[in-house]
Amino acid sequence: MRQSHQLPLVGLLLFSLIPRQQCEICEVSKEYYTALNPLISTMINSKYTKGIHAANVLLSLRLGGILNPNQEQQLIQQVNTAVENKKPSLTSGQLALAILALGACKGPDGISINYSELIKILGNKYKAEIKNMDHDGNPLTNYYQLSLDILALCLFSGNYSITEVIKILDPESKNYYFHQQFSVDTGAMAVLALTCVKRSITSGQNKIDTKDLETIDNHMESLIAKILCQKKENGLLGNIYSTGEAMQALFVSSDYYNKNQWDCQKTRDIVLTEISQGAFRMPTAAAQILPALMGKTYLDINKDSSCVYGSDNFNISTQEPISVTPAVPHSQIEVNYSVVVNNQIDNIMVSVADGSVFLDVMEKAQKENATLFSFTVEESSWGPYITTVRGIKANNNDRTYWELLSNGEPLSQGVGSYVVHAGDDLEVRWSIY
Ligand code: CBY
Repeated sequence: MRQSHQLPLVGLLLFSLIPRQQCEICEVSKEYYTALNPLISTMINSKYTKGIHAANVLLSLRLGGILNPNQEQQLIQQVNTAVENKKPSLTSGQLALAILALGACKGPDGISINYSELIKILGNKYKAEIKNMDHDGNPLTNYYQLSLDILALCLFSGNYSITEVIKILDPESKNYYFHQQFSVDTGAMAVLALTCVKRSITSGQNKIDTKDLETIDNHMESLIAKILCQKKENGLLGNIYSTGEAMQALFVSSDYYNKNQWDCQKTRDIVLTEISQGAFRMPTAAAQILPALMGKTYLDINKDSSCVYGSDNFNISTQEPISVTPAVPHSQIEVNYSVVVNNQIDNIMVSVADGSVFLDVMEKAQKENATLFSFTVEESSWGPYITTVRGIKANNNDRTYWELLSNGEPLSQGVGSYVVHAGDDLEVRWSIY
């Protein structure tokens, strides 16, 4: 054969060797890894008061192969101790996330983790979630956590019924919605869980009839359509905090949408812009966006494959960022704060330092009038979460919670992160989601 004839053939061969999926993944290329440094510094320097909240960070850093064995060991210890001490009180999703993080890859020997025992406990917590649905169809926690449970049970050979998974993760379930709005975070996690279940069937680990496989396909197609429906003009999927997990879901399900339905590069680029503007200062936010940017998904978790260490592409400062204390005291700003329960509105004008967050406003209001504005918070992996206001408690069984709004719009950040502006009309409203 003459060389000119061989060339197209070689080209074709090379093309066919490129795995199909790679075309759909648009990770940040290594030359641009410096753009990811803020995320990594945030995660490495994070100090969680509760060890379990470090699970997301550990998972993300291990998937990215970013830590050195020493740093890894410290985080493992933190998560492991939290699991050991807190097993009964952890929610199902917290335990699932801890298992995914501890088993993300095979680390150097040292801490031995008894997966089978943890998986058994997770199986029981998952059952309790489903049992709770008997009454009004509400799980103990939510579908995001149920999907994490299924993912962990699937990846770590736990017990679960495929028929039941199919029934629960039906895209028409109300549990994918908050205030009639499809939750992209939740849908994305469900897609990852269903993909794992589907792969376990097609690889022959699990036997089911083709009808079930078909239903899984239909569920995935519908969930992917709902996620893509939440694609914004600027490329975000849902909002900035759901985009990372939605990207993971789209990476693993390229068979369910057309290439022209999603511009992966556009999504990646808006995320990179947001990183540079400081949108991911919360360690959990950083942890949830990083894997997708490095072309990884939670389906890459594999307790039997060796961990990767200390990528040379990162030059991370483990020094805490020096906070600049202004020489002049902060100027004060005025905001309006109200507590709304049904038709009753109680409001107060409060004055706080410029740069204060929503929580500072609530504290100031409480100080000025404890009868009307008392509240309690719980620490979550996303920072403080409001549990009661004036003694009225949020309750998953009746889908109630304290909703945060500013100028009538629900916030996409919690009380510990949302920085208030002069003249804001801030509100905590007793709501049903
Ligand atoms: N994680 C979970 O169980 C949480 C799952 C999640 C879907 C989560 C968002 C997504 C994620 N990526 O982690 C979720 N939120 C849920 C399920 C809920 C409900 C919690 C109750 C339940 N059924 O378990 C509920 C009540 C509807 C809810 N979130 C409320 C709120 C508001 C909290 C107000 C308060 N009382 O303090 C708030 C602030 C919305 C509002 N305007 O009131 C809120 N959530 C926000 C903003 C968020 C985002 C946080 C972003 C940020 N930077 O802080 C979120 C990422 C998240 C955490 N919620 Co919810 C969604 C988003 O904007 N993309 C598993 C566990 C193991 O960690």
